[in-house]
Amino acid sequence: MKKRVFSGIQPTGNTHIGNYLGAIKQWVASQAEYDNIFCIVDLHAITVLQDPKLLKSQTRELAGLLFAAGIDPEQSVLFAQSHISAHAELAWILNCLSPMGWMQRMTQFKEKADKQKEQVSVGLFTYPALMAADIVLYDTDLVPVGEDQKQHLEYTRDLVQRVNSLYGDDTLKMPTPSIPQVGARVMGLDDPTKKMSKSEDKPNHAVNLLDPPKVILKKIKRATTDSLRDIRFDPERPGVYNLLSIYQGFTGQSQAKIESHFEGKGYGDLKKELGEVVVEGLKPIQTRYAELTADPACLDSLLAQNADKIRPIAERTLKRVQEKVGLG
Ligand code: ATP
Ligand code: LTN
Repeated sequence: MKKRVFSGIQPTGNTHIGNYLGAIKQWVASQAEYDNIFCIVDLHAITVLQDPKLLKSQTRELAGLLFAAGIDPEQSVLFAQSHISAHAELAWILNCLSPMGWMQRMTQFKEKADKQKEQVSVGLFTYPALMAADIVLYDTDLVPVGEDQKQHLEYTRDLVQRVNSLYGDDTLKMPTPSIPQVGARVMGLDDPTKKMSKSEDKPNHAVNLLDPPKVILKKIKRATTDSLRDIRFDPERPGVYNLLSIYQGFTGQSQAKIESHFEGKGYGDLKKELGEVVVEGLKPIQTRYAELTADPACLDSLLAQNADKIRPIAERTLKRVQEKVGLG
């Protein structure tokens, strides 16, 4: 029996190279080894206000992009979260079993709430319970995510332990996070002290997977560095460190090899070569994306069929939990 992998991605804004190196690339690379379920988390997306028409089209486009990036429908199931109502139903139960204090510790909520002030929704606050529901519904073993999701996974594990101690060890399966060695935390090109993020709209912040080559080269050329010269993986110099890490993520070369390659060269050379590596790395994805999205109805029906395929797994887990809790 293969281990079950589950992960999610939000259909909001532009998918960027941080999402690619931190999550999507590892989903694709380990597909053959596992039994994979990948979820476009549209219920998570509405924790901030979304344009209804855009949300639907972005869900479809993200499906196209994930297939273009190499998600293989023969090896992995890709579906939209809102197509399976068990996610919302289990999330409610998990909300009720989550101590308030655990949620109040979540740094992602605190950061996003700071930006949105009093407009911030209750849904954004309880977001981690929905994420925990996503994971446990499929008896997941492994959750491949970027570094920013580590705290949400620790919460999920604490919650599984709490639920199992209340209702019995066979209630929920304990998941394990899988965070890549390289690319787990790609930083903003304009500000290498902040993580590259979909919800940041500054023009030179992120390289998006569908950016044309010219735009990619320009954004990388404008990336923030420092006033020093030598090109080394030095975490104390976040701008250069970030560019080198992106280079490593796309080429798969060791740090030593990359440092010796750039010995004696300047930041101009680093940016030019990195730009070329990223353009080349994204080219096949962009070509396939254009082919796949030519027929939007086909993507919609594939998502619907996939949800039909795995709904019974989610419903079985929900029923198990409902019975333990005394519902239904
Ligand atoms: P936002 O910043 O608006 O919350 P996001 O860019 O984090 O959005 P998600 O859809 O929430 O996008 O994330 C999808 C996956 O990409 C997650 O596994 C997440 O950990 C990973 N990821 C997101 N940003 C980065 C980043 N800067 N570096 C590495 N991985 C990332
Ligand atoms: N919260 C995650 C997306 C997400 C997810 C999940 C990831 C929702 N449900 C389940 C892994 C497993 C994010 O914002 N990146």
